[in-house]
Amino acid sequence: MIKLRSFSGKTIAVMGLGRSGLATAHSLLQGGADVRAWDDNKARRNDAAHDGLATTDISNTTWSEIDSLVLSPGIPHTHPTPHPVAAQARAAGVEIIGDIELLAREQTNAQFIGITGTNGKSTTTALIGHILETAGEPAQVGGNLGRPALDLDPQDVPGTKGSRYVLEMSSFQLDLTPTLAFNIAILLNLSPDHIDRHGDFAGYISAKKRIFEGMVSGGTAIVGIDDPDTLAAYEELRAQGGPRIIPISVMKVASGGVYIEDGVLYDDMDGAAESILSLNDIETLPGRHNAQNAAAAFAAARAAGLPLKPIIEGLQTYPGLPHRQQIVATIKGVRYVNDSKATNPDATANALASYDAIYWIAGGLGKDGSLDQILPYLPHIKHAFLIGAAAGDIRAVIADAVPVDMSGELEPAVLAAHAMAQKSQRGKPVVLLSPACASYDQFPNFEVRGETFAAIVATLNNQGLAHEYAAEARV
Ligand code: UMA
Repeated sequence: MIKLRSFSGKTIAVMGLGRSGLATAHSLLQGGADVRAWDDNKARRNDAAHDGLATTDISNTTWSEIDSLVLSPGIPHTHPTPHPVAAQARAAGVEIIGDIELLAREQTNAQFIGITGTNGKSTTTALIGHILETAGEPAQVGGNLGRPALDLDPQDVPGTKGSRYVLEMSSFQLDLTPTLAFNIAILLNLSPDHIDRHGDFAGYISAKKRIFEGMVSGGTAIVGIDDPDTLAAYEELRAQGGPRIIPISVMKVASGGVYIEDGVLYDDMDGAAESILSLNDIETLPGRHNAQNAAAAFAAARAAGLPLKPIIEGLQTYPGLPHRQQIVATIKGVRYVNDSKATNPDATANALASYDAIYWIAGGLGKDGSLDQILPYLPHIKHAFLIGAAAGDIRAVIADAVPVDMSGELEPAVLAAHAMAQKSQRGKPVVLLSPACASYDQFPNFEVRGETFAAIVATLNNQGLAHEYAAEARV
């Protein structure tokens, strides 16, 4: 935990007491600030009280006494409508910031590596952290990835190893981080997401591009050039001058950058393309989207000055992340893959592109937007097992091309997929949970959905055949 000593004597309102808000309130209190903390949810306020944190309704506060409002990233302050507390703060001229802004204002001597994009940012963040650790330069890794920024360890105290924060940055967090200057900033890709919170796609893109604003001198911007909107961001940065700009691509040669051809990573950052390693055999980084993550992580590690050997070793030994194409079991040659984090069609398209014989479990709470991205990969799907509120919508899109079971719930879907995949003799069958939807209609969050999948698969693993027959009986 980071004690926010530079806020000593200030009065800070903290709205939202989830993971990031609780860490923020405690960091401020330990640093000597006067904290006014609130959450609209009574259960969260009770949790906070158990955690020793007093709460007070901020909407009744005297705003002239408040220096800053720290808002949780999940609470709207512009679209669709500002939360009343955010509206009050804005009317009173009080700045609205997030937890990561506080970290940057406190840890002024640390280096910051920021990663954003619509998909792949968690993997790229974790991969950079793993490469740094492999090179003997461990860093603090967190942000949107899960561990709140202020829960990380301080980096500027004597005896602490390393001096870097590697932060996954969501568009919500970038919106609340007005002065954080990154040493290395990565924008991977852009496709429509969180439109409700940004008004439109242009608003979302503009939040994402904030990662490059005010970069430290000598900093490095790493930009994907494979979709039109990141390519435009790349051209814009080049026109502006400023940081070193490294393009990354998995579709073409990226002159002066890092690119992938036939699964091989090439480094052209110094203008002489050199083949570095093949990604084809790295099981924890399957598919073209992970090649983009690897290219970005490689570029960041090189920009951070790491030698080649530990970078390659780090890529080869990356352990993977839970809920992102995570192989939870292999039973008689069939892989069971938990990709519960794929909450939009774009992320699911990446997973579908990675395997050839898929028994696909999908559905949940659908997001606005089409399922067009998955259409090219329908030939990879042997059978679909649909669950949750969006099952009917998905069936309408795929039923002409793919056999479909309307499974309804996750457990019958896993059992039926298991039975079919085990009977299949063709290709390398994969039972894939990659929902293309949010989880909230049936689960508290994507993590619980993924853990439930893994738990069901674990019973198959232990009891094997008994389940197989039970599942067959239901198909
Ligand atoms: N709340 C209110 N009033 C409201 C709305 C919410 O009081 O009108 C309260 C809720 O009752 C709750 C708190 O605000 O107690 C929730 O805050 P939050 O949603 O910001 O959640 P945190 O637990 O603080 O988690 C946040 C990120 N959540 C979001 O951005 C929605 C986490 O990202 C992040 O891991 C965590 O901080 C640590 O940095 C999650 C996420 O879903 C994984 N991110 C989105 C994504 O990846 O697509 C952006």
